[in-house]
Amino acid sequence: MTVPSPVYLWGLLPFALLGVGLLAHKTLAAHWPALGHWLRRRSWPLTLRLTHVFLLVSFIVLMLSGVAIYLPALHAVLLPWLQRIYALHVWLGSAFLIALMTALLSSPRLLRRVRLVDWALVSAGGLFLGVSGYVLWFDASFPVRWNAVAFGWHGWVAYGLMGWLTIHALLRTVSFQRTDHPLNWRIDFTRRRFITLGASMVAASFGFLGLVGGRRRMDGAPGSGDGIDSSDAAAQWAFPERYSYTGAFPSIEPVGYRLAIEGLVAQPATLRLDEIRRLTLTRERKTFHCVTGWSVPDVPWDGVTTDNLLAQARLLPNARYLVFYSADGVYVDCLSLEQARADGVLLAYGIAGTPLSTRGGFPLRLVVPAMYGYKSVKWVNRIVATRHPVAGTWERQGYPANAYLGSVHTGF
Ligand SMILES: Nc1nc2c(c(=O)[nH]1)N[C@H]1C(S)=C(S)[C@@H](COP(=O)(O)O)O[C@H]1N2
Ligand SMILES: [Mo]
Repeated sequence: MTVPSPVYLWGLLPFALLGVGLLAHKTLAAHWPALGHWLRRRSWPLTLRLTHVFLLVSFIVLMLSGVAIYLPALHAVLLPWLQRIYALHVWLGSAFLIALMTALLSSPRLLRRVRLVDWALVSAGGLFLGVSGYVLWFDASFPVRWNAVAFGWHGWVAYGLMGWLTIHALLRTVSFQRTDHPLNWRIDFTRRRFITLGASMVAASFGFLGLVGGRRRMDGAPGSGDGIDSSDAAAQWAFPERYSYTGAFPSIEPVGYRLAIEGLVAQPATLRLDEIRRLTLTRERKTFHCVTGWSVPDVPWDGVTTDNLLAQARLLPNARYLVFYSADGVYVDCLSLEQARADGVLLAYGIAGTPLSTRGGFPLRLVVPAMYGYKSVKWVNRIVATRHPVAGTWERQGYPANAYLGSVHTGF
């Protein structure tokens, strides 16, 4: 049992702000008449007005925090705050769902004042965002393929809803009121209809994730086991993001490439790419997870194990860590010997029989399946055996060095 750390309290921040907003709403509306016009629906009862304001404000905060979590550029800057932002996003997302449910389940008489299109889009989108959000948050409890689909669609549906919000606000600003227009049709449902509809939408969201996730599997699985050599095979393992900390993707000539193995070794070595490729080939099908939330299921890596590689230089007994340097000249990360020898760790030069792409780390990248992607240094050109650990690029910004899956999201 771990006690949740106070970082979760950050999730309460928006509620505090909302409270302040409620207390000050008269003053705010007096200062900004347009805001007052938007928020004040004279015919609406108080509960519905409160829910409406809460959904609106929390959605905007959810968009902002979501972008901060997702966009690598922002992610890097906000790293010291990221866990608080995660906490805020998840708590507020949950509150958003609860508010949505309350609205869904409240008296049909009350809801008759809401535009059908607003209600339908916001409920369907909101419920899907909730379902996909929980699939992302409890990533260990759902199939990885669901996670991969949820990651993409969580974003797209949020952008879609944002788009609708803009249209909705514009319509409201111009007071578009023609009651016979479909955009202005009102809801006329019984409570039972609401509950059935809501439940079907949740079921449909899960069904969608399962279905699309299952299709990915069929697209992604090459015919039969090993005989994989088609040149587009690698393209099927679509990585949603290709990162480079430096912003550049070094394009390395295979002929000139050298891998240096040095430090606490009996016999420092410099290996050419063809020499590395002649070492015993290890193939591992492993799922790749980035800490920002995306995963790529079952990537069929081709490469050499660290032990195989290190045998070329003969490690000294006092070596305890391996430091991996990238040819981009900046990126670096470090593993203990034990971690580097763990199951599935490879210096990979290909996927499914095809060389890595330039953006994917050609000609050689580290793969550490048990840890988040930031340990998997791309364009590796130097491995140094040391006595003491060296802080990796992301570790210097606050991420854990022992980046075991789950440690960042849940290891607060
Ligand atoms: N040299 C280098 N290696 C790197 C990175 C980088 O920016 N530079 N990003 C890391 C991160 S955070 C991830 S998630 C993976 C991403 O691998 P991909 O770009 O092939 O999707 O590479 C890792 N290795
Ligand atoms: Mo990452």
